[in-house]
Amino acid sequence: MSEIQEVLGVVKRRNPGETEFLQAVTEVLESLGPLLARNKKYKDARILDRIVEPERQMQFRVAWTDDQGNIQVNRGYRIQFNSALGPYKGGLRFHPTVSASVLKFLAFEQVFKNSLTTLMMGGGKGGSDFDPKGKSDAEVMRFCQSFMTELHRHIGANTDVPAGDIGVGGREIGFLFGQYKRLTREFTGVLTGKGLNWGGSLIRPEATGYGAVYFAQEMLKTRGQNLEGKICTVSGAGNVAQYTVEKLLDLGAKVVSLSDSEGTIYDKNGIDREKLDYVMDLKNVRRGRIKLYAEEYKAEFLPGKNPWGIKCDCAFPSATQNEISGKDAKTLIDNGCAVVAEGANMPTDPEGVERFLAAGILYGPGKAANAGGVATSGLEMAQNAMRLAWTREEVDNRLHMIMTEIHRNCFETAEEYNAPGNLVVGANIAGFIKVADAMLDQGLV
Ligand code: NDP
Ligand code: 2IT
Repeated sequence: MSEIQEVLGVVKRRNPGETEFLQAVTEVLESLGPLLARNKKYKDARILDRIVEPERQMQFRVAWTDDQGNIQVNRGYRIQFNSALGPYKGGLRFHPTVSASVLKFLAFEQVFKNSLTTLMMGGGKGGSDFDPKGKSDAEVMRFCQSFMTELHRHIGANTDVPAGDIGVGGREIGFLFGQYKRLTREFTGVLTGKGLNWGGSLIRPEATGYGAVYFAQEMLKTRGQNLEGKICTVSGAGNVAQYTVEKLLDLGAKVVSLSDSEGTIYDKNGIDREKLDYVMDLKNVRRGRIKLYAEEYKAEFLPGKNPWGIKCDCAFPSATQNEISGKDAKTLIDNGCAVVAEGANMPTDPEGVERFLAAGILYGPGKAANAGGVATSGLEMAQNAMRLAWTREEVDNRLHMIMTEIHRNCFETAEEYNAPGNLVVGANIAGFIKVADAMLDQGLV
């Protein structure tokens, strides 16, 4: 049996039933073959066995009271996966589907993503099965305070720096930061995605979406094309989806869809700036459902459907994991879709990835295409450390440069390892080399 299959066997045995985690590990390890064949040093130091095991994993009870005075109990987690390149860094997800498996897949992906950003960040992820949907601000605050009362022991500006993810945006980061400060009596850059007047970075809210579009631009450039006039589908309607649409509009593309867990809106006329402002207000202020868009603008609503049946040139999955199945991938390809840039983490299932690669379309995997969010978190940490704030242009230029560099690195690494155009292989090998070499340098820890 090959070394890779042996390690995958151990991962399966040690993490029973953790399908998402196993999926993410399988995808990364199975693309490392050509690298391992050329480098015995990784096998000698058993880097594969070590890199698939989180350095530390916390699970804790989060008890809080709702507005009716009832006691509620949720489960909180923080996975500190790998610190070879810097303090653990990665978001917090609040969603009823959160489990150890989901957070371990996200933390594992984060290790390689953060490595690609060119900045010094290790990988981690955390969250809770708490569902912010339908909760009052006061309930969200009490939950966040209870969650942070345990989490604060495990994090710190030079130890582990959480941020947002699904269900965690500016409101939640504010409540979490307030409680951290109260417990530790320290005002530090322990979280990113902070408010602009108390240590946040300009462009951090925009960064993941903008970054995914910059990455798509870089992929298109290799074929002498750009985004102007391209028909684009976007899934999700949250942070990543909104700023993906904003940047696509800036670059002259036509966006025809958004979605949430209830269904998809299909706007044949295209989502313009005014309609996007409506979505931002609907989702970020009123916290309503995307189907209201269809009523407001006489667009189609496809209940229970994702956007992948809509004909498009480019697709930007920006909702959640495994939202593009093998069948969806086939539909996209058959309809002429030539670009997929993943704003979400692992949105395409393994059969879907295989189909995109076999069809030779421009496919940007999440750990490369959505790295702009965490990269800009790294820029927020840099500004906090200097006690300075850069301008919007400065941060956006750096984000743009980082996305261009990530694409170049993935593209060239794929060529070097005999998989030209395969950015899955490029991202996994390039991300792995930096982490693995740092682990070699730092000894058996
Ligand atoms: P938000 O909470 O702002 O938005 C999430 C959106 O996705 C909502 O429209 C939500 O719909 C939809 N969604 C979530 N879960 C499901 C589900 N199980 N089925 C269908 N729709 C779903 O999160 P973000 O925009 O921040 O995150 C979106 C994706 O991007 C995630 O995969 C995240 O890991 C990834 N990402 C985020 C980064 C960031 O900086 N925020 C950075 C890099 C990646 P509904 O409201 O109905 O639940
Ligand atoms: O998946 C991700 O990269 C994020 N949710 C952002 C993490 C961060 O630390 O900014």
